Amino acid sequence: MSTTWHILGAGSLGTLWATRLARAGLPVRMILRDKARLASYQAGKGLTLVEHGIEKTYPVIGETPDNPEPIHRLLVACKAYDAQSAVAHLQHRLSPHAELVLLQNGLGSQDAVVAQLPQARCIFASSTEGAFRDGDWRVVFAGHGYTWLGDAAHPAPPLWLNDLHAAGIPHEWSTDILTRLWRKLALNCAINPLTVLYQCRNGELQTHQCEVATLCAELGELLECCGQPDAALDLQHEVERVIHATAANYSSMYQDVANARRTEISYLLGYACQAAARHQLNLPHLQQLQVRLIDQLVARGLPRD
Ligand code: NAD
Ligand code: KPL
Repeated sequence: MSTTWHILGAGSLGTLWATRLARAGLPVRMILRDKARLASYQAGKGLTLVEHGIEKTYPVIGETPDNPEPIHRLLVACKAYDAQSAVAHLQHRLSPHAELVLLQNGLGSQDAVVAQLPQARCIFASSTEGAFRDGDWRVVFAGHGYTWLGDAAHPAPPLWLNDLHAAGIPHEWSTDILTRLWRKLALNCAINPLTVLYQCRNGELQTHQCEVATLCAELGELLECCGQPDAALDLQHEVERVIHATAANYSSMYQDVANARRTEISYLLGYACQAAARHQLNLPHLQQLQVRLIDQLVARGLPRD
């Protein structure tokens, strides 16, 4: 019998994973915030995945954090700013050798969870898949991509990667997951804040090439200083490639701001600026970018962190 996948966070990625695992016949349970959310969920037929315009509903079992069953495998699919407190509510249910998969973007939240659970195996993930909710308990699979998983402390891959294979979740085990997360963080720092400040799609940043290049130079310096030289390789070229390849898209941070949602700034630009300060590295354009972005968030009544 396969180990149950407990999924924490019935948002875009959590639902995307839950429905694909359920589609493959694997045992999945969705952990909802409280009794009210569970009642709302149980009033429907389950979780719906919309892919290529075709929708299918899967009757995934829901539960609240106070369900007594132990958790052996937990997929943490909350936003970075919610991960630590959401996991804390489940701490008493985690078995001694529990494994967690942390899907959060950016850096900082993963270390907070690791520090909170020294016994558990925490696997970090970095995903280029794209999904959004078009209603409660529904997800639209908007962008096919890849998920890299890795464990900097234990390089051996877990056996349950077979489950991902069976579920059709494109993935790869990575022995340099931190490099991947740093690289993605740098890309997000070079692109996302500017799309908020200029209120534009990614492609329009082609008209701000100098500013992007200056940020890439500073981010490269930071990556080198943080012991991540591979993440710095050809960064500007990669950022320009992504801007071109995603020209018609709005960045995730742009979408958060446009929908008046809290951003993950503290785990992206905030984390980068803090790391620079720790290394006494002067990165004036990156620091100025953080100030400008926070001003913009505050002006819109959004949290500054
Ligand atoms: P989301 O906001 O759609 O979903 C998060 C869910 O977690 C929400 O439903 C929220 O209610 C729930 N949650 C928060 N605290 C909880 C708690 N204590 N108990 C139970 N549920 C709780 O977010 P998302 O878009 O799925 O993103 C999750 C992470 O994945 C983010 O770090 C994001 O940057 C990253 N990511 C998302 C995408 C994407 O396409 N959506 C792609 C790549 C990476
Ligand atoms: O990951 C992204 C995002 O929007 O968060 C891209 C498309 C790479 C832009 O930084």
